Amino acid sequence: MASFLRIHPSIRAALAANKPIVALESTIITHGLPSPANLKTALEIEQTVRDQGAIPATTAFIDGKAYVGLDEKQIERLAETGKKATKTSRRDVAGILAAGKDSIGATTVSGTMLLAHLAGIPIFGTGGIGGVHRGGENSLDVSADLTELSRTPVAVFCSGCKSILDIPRTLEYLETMGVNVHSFNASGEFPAFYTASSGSKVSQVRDIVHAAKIIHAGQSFGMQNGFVFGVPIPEEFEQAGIQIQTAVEQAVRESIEQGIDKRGKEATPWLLQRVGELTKGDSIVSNRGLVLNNVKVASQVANELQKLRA
Ligand code: PSU
Ligand code: MN
Repeated sequence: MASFLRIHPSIRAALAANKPIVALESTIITHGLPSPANLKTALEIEQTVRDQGAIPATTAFIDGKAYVGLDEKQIERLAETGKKATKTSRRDVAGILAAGKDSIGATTVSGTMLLAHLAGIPIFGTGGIGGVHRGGENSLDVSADLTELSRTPVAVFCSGCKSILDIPRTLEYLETMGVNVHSFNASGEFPAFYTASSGSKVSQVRDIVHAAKIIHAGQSFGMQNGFVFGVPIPEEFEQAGIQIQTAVEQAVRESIEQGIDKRGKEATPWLLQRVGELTKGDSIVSNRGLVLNNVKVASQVANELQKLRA
């Protein structure tokens, strides 16, 4: 393990001093956002965590090593590599470690949870999780993020999952896998990424202290599953979200017509890119807004969790 795992000195120091840390994924940099918004947003995400008094730990597989915490040069390399990077979920881990020099693996939610847990980081903030794809009852295209959540005790703060997915089936699947899903929404509904509400009710959390108490209780009791905390997109983006929704529907239709829905791990990045094109970048602006808000909330909860653990 030690020969493969590289924990950044800033993260080592934070772990030793019981400081709050927030894990961050890298697929959002390589596959989730286009250049140059990807690099700019990745650095803003890290800065947002620091502004809250927490330490950012972006994860990735670089040159055959698993990194928890990256320096700016490494983040730039991820942003430049873009979609040529290997999108790395749990199943891809051994292969990308074995690939060695000149290989870049960007961690999905699943890959990031795995590395965060290895390093001892219980909090992770991002844009959206994967889920059950539409038509998933036939294709069995269910994101490895969901099974990861059932086996790895890391709390993921996100704006739910995009409506390119089947949100009710995603929630059913998580329930079956023993993963409780929470929402900061006043309505108690799980967010739908670009819009605040999906129509599906989940467990409501009152505030960040409540969220920290839930994570602390689960972990103190030795529960091995993860948590999902839905943070609704800030209100200023709600109106744009309603328009983006039309583009989402069109992108899903096109993906079925073109058979993209049968191309495994390519499906999600293709849909994200197509929605970006169809909305002329509005979806990118919303995506940035929500992810910065999510990591801010994650950092605040990380602070509260450290207090409970002290
Ligand atoms: N949803 C987004 N943006 C993203 C992803 C999902 O709005 O960047 C990425 C995340 O890394 C997530 C992955 O873990 O896509 C899920 O891919 P798949 O559906 O192939 O499991
Ligand atoms: Mn899939």
